[in-house]
Amino acid sequence: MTLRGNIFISVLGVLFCLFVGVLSGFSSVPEQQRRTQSLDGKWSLSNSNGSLSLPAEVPGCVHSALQQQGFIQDPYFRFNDVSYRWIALDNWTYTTTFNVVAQARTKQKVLLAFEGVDTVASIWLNGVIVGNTDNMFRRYDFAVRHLLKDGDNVLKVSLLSPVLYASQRRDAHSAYRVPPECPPDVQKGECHVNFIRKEQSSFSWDWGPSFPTMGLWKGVRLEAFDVLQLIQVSSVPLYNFSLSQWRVQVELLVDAVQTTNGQITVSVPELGSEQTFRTQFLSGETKNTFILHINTSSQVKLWWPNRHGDQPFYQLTVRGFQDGFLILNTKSKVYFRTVELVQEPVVGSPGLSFYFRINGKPIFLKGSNWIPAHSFQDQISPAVLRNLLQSAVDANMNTLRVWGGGVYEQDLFYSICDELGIMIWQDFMFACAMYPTESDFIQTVREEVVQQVRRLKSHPSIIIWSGNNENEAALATDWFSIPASQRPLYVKDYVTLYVNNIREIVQDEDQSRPFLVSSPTNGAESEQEGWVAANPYDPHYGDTHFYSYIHDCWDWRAFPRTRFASEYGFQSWPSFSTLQPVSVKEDWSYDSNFTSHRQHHADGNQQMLLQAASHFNLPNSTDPLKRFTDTLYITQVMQAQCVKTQTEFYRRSQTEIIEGKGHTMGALYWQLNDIWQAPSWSSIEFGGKWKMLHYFAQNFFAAILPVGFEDEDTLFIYAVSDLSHDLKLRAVVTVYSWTDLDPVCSLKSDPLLVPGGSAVAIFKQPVADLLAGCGRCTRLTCLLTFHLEDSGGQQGPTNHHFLCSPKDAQGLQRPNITAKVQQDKTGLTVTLHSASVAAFVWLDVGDIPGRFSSNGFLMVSRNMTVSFTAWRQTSVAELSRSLTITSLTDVY
Ligand code: BMA
Repeated sequence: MTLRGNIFISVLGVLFCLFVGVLSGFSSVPEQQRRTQSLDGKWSLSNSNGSLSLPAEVPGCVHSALQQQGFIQDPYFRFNDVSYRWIALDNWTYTTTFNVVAQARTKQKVLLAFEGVDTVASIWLNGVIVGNTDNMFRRYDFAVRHLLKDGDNVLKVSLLSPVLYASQRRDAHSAYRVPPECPPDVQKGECHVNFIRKEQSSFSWDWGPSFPTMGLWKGVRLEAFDVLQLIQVSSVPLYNFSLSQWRVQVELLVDAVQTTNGQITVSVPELGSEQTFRTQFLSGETKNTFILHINTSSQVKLWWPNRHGDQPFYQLTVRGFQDGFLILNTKSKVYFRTVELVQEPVVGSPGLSFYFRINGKPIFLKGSNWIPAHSFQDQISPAVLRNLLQSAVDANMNTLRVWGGGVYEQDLFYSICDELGIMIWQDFMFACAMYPTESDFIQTVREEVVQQVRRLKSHPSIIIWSGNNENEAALATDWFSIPASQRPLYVKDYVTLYVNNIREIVQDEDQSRPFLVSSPTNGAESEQEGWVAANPYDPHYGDTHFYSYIHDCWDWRAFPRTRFASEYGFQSWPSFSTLQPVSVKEDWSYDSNFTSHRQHHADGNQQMLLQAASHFNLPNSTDPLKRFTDTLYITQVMQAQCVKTQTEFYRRSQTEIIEGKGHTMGALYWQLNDIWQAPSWSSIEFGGKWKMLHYFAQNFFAAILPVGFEDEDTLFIYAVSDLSHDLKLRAVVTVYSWTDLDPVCSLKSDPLLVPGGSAVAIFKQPVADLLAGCGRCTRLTCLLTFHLEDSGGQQGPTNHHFLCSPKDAQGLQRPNITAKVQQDKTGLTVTLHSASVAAFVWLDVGDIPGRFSSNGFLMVSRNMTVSFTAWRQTSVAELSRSLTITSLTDVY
């Protein structure tokens, strides 16, 4: 977080920071000694030949301005991503005119500060160039005192087309190519994004459009001061395990006009800890570090991940004095927690473990991967961010990986994660490519890394830094057909960028959390192999990414028994209500131009149907619209069931080693959210609507989970527990016939000890024996539900296991479900009545924002009530009108 710019500034979201400029002779310094003037608001914007000229909001971007002023339609509408390609091929200039109060101009130093420029720009003040930018992930400031004048001052930011710039940089790099050069045609994107320090997915991705943005995406300010100003404060608690002692490393980033002596007092009053330091702020921008020892380490309340404990914080105060006069005074939050990435030998297995210990406790990481929530960052509201993160927590996640092809997220994102207990695996922004290493590229990356680590390191939610997404794998498994003779050159560039520069800076700036060079990686083993392992997907080491669209996803044997699954997933389509606003009637069929246009993953639409067809009948309605919406539904059913199977496999592999593999300690599926309305791997649609997968995640990430699967025709049930205490659990299996809502029979296993943080097999029986014992059942006529219980009753959700593909099930009928919407004092509810067993029962209320307590479920009871949490005002009438109910047999 950058504190520059306000007198009262929010630090980590809630508390405030007060900076007071230095002035001798007064015991406290009047506010007017430091002047901050925001230059945010309405600027004017024009293209290179002046044919377009319009007002533009700062922070903002060219696309948003053009849309807001009615020059273009919604860029997400139909094929507009391609129609509006011209925008990023042009150069654009932002201009503003402002006056500066006389007192500001008399200050010793006046800085023009840009929190974020997207991306390649020259900056002109009153006709004089003050500097250039080339990196959207950096803050820039320029000394401008000598250029300011009375009356109107004119500030111009001239932005170069990022597409043309990237291509020029590629041409200038003639010695060897830096692949992939261009994205696959199906992505309809732009080339050479790896040559520009900008959101890599803005040139298109396999789930996103090409909108190479340009603009001032963060704030612009003038800062005027006489002696010094505080730019940033960070605090990182460090724990000495052998002494059982906490200390807090506090860093002040200060810009001093001249060398200044002073005293700094750092305290955490609630822990009775305070220390005063003599210090010297050297002239220019410097970092001063202070270590506060915490006296009462045993009393420190710790920050815990979601569902493992609370997220308490303390107030940290820093005050600065010069000759007895207060020169700075800040308050911020400090959270205490430790994180260790454990890579050590595993009994009975070659390789090394790979898991996280938080506050000394091994924790299974459950969650997903985060991508940018919008192509135009200025259109992401705080409410949208909070809703997405709350949805992650509501699905029992404890971790998100901020993926390296997007952006370092805004401060609020991390503050919400701190508050909700979401652990963040933070990539640096490099993805799926080789990168150049010329000195100016390295220099701008170095500055980016320093700034981002300093901005973010106070957040307890961030538990690991990771150098890039999939670039070790790309090199190791030769994605880009690099001739063997040239490979050393690329390995050298890889090590230069991620190891010798990024890793070195991160380790220097932050000793409180681990650093990994890539994901996937073999971690310590990759290091042994010169940082690029022969096979970075080796399940015996580190993390893996695994995708297979050809294998039957119901067969767990297809999945690697990895130490840590940081990416895996399947695509689905969003619901009709999400697609409708960006499409027209002729688009609403699975083979329309629109449907193939929005699909950026080669063969993706076919892969979804093929995967679905292995277990479900595909929709065959003669009504084209119904056939389309049924197809959207069936892709969601397929995705939910596939990711469920894979996640359950990872969770049940937590404790075992089988054939030398196992001890899986993380499952982060690809991907949480969407950037636009299109098919993707996400579990939440653009706009926030939960797909069926997200409802399934609530269950498959539950703290206590029964997992059922077959091995060689024997049914196993595992009890998986994320709790800290032991339980004595038994499995209860209920057999139903597809034709009947009354159970055929029920079985109970003996109670077994399930230690906290483990997965234990508690039920095992050949399917043939189970069915024979149950009487009138075959694999085709019956299905199973099961749950766990102890003396206190059911623990965790009820799960199910199909004994055949639903398409082969005998007796599955149309359930003719009826629904009644009601409102009581707890809120809105929907009570369903079904005439028969119904699978994947899906309630949809169109574009009414909100979520059900449960959805996509198996209905083996006549009546069932779910609640609806609305995200805006709604009514029984509106909900009843909008509600549709679909189950598996309704689509054929
Ligand atoms: C991985 C990710 C993304 C991609 C996803 C789905 O490669 O890191 O690059 O979107 O798979 O293909």
